[in-house]
Amino acid sequence: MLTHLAPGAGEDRPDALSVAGRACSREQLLGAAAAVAHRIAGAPAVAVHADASLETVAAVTGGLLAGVPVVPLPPDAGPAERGHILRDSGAALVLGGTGGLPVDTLPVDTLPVDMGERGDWSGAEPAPDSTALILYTSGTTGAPKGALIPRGAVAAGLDGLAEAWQWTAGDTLVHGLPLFHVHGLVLGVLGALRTGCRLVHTGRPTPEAYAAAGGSLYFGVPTVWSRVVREPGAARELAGARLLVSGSAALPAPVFRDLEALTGQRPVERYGMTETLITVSARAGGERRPGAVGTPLRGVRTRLVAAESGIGELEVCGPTLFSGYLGRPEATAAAHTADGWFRTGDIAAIEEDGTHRIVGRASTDLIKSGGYRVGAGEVENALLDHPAVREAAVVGVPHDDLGQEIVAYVVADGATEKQLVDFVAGHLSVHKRPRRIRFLDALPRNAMGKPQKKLLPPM
Ligand code: MCA
Ligand code: AMP
Repeated sequence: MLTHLAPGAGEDRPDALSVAGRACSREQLLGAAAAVAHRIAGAPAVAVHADASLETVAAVTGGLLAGVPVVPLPPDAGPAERGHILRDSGAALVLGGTGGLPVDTLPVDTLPVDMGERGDWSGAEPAPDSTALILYTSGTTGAPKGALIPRGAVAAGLDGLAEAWQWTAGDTLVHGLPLFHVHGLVLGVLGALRTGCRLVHTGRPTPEAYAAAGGSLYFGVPTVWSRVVREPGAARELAGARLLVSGSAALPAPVFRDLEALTGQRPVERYGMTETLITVSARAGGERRPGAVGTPLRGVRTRLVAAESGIGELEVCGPTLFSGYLGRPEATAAAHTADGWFRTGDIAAIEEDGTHRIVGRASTDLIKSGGYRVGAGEVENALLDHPAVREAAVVGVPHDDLGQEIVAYVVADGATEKQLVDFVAGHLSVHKRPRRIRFLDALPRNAMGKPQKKLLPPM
């Protein structure tokens, strides 16, 4: 699957991969990953403490070599989120660090990753339908579900993007996205290992770091691009890049236009989901318009259901789809139609020339904040775990920087806003925290007693 990682697959260099200021060659990565593969071979699944480090890249690569499903753990996941992911996935151990948690609070053993090791791996390539990654992703209610991502889906998705973006071993890919989601890990790491391009991961996705990296291909979520255009000096440094790519949430049209004005190039927008990988994209050699995410990648088919005035829920099928939610056959069935298409929950329009536009989501209980998908129900449950909280309703409100900001309406006895924000940040993970909390005497409810989010007062 990682074709360009094999010895002799292409030019190597001491800084073939650079993550948060540390670099290694492909040969070094392969050596460290092979050592990991030997230790974990045969395990049902392994978790990876997915901080922005070379060790995370080696751990994930080791899992892929050994054919052991890899479960990336957000490095700041608090005990509730971490415990859920480890128990639900059945991961036998955690590779890498512990995120500062005492080892004995983890339900499984840990295994350090050493970039100095030089293992040798000659195991056969596992079957395309075997699981490469188990990615935990939020739904509208309850705890995150583990999406099973087959090896073949990763390979097909990356090859489709390589074709769409004319992405080759000659590129230098730059990004600073988290390594526990599709964008940063699948596209941003495995994409570099499959195409053979150089990777510079900037640690954090700051405008200054992007400007200094000298890449040809840049990935960012819209929040990153909106921060880039607010630093015109940094933005201008990107003028020499070949392609600026935006995804994970809608890129606001003013940011698109500012990027064009400052860099001389129109960003390429692409659309996808954890469950489907990237399915639709503008092309390197094609038209790029604000608000448009392009056309389906090779092998992907799309359709709109219940379309009124050309707008409806987007369904997709093709070789990049996940194989189901781990241990949740009902949720897997509910996410698919009888004829096997995946219901994205996104509302889209398809223009006459096939160009797709994403115009909204069917459910307001899935929030996109800074490109992170956060389920309102998960945050509400975390708030309700606080002893002072009696009722909680969480919504996403429009926000210039984050796209949507997570805010909570709470009925509580005595807790402060800061206490509740810190409670969620500590129990789940930092990006799932409400940024603002409004205290109410009671939530608005209908005659059946169900909370009515539409009737909540403005923040
Ligand atoms: C703030 N901090 C706190 C608290 N408040 N820490 C603990 N408790 C608190 N109450 C700290 C944080 O730890 C962090 O510290 C710092 O404040 C800033 O955190 P935050 O405000 O959350 O960060 P931000 O500046 O708002 O982040 C913006 C971002 C981030 C960098 C754009 O949202 C991001 O990385 N987004 C990418 C999401 C992504 O990759 N999504 C892809 C999903 P410190 O700075 O020290 O760490 S995959 C997908 O969607 C599909 C497949 C697709 O299409 O791609
Ligand atoms: P996630 O599961 O974190 O992978 O989030 C997937 C969701 O991100 C999709 O269902 C969309 O709502 C949203 N998304 C991804 N890319 C785009 C885009 N280019 N424009 C609008 N929304 C997007």
